[in-house]
Amino acid sequence: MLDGCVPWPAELAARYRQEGYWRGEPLGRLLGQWADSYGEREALISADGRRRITYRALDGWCDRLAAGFAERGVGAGDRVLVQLPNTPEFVAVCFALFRLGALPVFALPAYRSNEIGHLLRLSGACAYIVPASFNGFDHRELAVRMRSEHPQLRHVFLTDTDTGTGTGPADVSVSQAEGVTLLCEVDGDPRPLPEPDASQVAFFLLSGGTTALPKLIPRTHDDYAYQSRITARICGLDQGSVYLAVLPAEFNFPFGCPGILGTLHSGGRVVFALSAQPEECFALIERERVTLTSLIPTIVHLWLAAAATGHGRDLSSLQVVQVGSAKLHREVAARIGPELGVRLQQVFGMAEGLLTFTRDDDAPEVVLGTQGRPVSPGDEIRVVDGQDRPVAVGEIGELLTRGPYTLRGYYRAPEHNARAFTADGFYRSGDLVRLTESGEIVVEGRVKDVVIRGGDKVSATEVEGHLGAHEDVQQAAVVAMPDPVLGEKVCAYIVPAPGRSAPSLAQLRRLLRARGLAAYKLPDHVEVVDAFPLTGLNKVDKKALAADITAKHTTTGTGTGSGGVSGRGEAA
Ligand code: OOB
Repeated sequence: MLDGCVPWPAELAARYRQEGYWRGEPLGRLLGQWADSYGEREALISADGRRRITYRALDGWCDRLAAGFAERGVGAGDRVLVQLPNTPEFVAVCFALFRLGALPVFALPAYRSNEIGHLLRLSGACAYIVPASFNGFDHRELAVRMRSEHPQLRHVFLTDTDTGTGTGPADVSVSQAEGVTLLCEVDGDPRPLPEPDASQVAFFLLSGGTTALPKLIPRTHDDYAYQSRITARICGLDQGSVYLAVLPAEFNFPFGCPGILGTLHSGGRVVFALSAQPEECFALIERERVTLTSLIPTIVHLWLAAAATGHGRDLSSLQVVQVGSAKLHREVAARIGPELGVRLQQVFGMAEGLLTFTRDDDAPEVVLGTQGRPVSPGDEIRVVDGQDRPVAVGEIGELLTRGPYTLRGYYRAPEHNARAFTADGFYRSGDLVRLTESGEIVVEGRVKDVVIRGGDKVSATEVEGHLGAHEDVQQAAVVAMPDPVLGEKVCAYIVPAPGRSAPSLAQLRRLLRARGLAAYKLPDHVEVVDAFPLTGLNKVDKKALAADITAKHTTTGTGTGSGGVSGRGEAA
């Protein structure tokens, strides 16, 4: 395996092959097979409906893109940072890179200089593929700046402004600047390329913020092909399936659970949405007769609210809505079926691997009240106490897992890996769960220091580090505070520097924005205190802080009531 990655032990790898999980087929080859099977059927449809790309055309496009990248010196083993909106280009770029054996590193569209700079350093990427601008943000300016700061970044490839389609001229003055190329000009005559080994890394996903900055998760051709195939089978996808990609395509959930890859494997159609707003998505569902989509609970709230007010769209084609990435409360779960006229499928997952789904034929109790069972018979799970001892069924403990599509180590992170995995290779998820008698997982909390804001994972340590850089801040502690729509919001507790008054929420947000943090990480609320409560081991007692802000929000709903810590609250 690629240097800096941790392979599966040979015996387990042999078992995964023998049991048919790993088939030795690289992802680029699979696209060729799909083109042979589904040829002139539509594979990808842009949000505006104007571009409808068949399997055959996608296959040919990827060959030409791969050749064009190769002409520019992008080759096997090179890392390429991909930060594209939900457009056909995203899929074409991925498969072109898979065919070259170059390795996409997926960056979320919300990432800014702080995250992008970190990913460039960690991955050593030689190319960066972005829209000129998207959602009002000038990615082109950031990309050009990154190129001047990171000498290994030789190429910037730009797609079109805002639509990300790559068909238009973008801004020619920048496209002529050294090292910046329009993606639509990457077009070479197809050439034979050596096929990558399917047991090798195909691309990198990002970890959900257990460490200050995201870690890279190597996913192999074999493991990801299996994941998208098995999840497509569980969801019963076929040529009649139409998947609406609402969440950013770089995220594991829409990319391959079964999402985009599982739909293409099945010969269905993938329709891209450029926003999660119900007006746009409902129109797409009606126009394209969408059958399946995957959402986070926050978007479910938006869709339920829109459905309640009468939207005039025909959503009758939509059969299943998968919901995952953050806890779905039972009351909300119970509204999805009746109010959207669909079947709910709960999904618990992680970019690291393990996926659990509720199934079509599960009792309502299971679908509404659990996060389902593992998708593969090869998935091994353990629920353990603080000493790694298994707890009894029904008891809460930390979820550990290993299996045919779960990583064995983060990229270039030996020290972190030593903590994040057990000696026998189980990944410590940081999630607190319990198992039901019939083997479903119920998520009960977490031991990792992460705020799950909507579906976005915010590392408390990362935000604390940046807050601490303010001259008026002596100490900062970030905890989750409950929110009816986002589930959790980011709450920063601040101890001001001696003799100084604490900065306001607006000042802190400005500071973090200036430091290049993605917007979803900025504190939503600040509490100012004279000192932090401490645990018996003299560490900041974050549980007490979280309980304090939760009590304030539950008792007053405004965040200004009194709690266990003497606070000087500032409303967001
Ligand atoms: C998905 O992936 P990540 O890597 O962004 O985040 C993983 C973490 C999990 O460890 C857990 O803490 C949380 O997100 N999570 C859930 C959940 N699904 C994920 N917490 C409660 N209930 C759920 N249903 O979030 C992800 C990847 C693939 C499919 C779905 C979600």
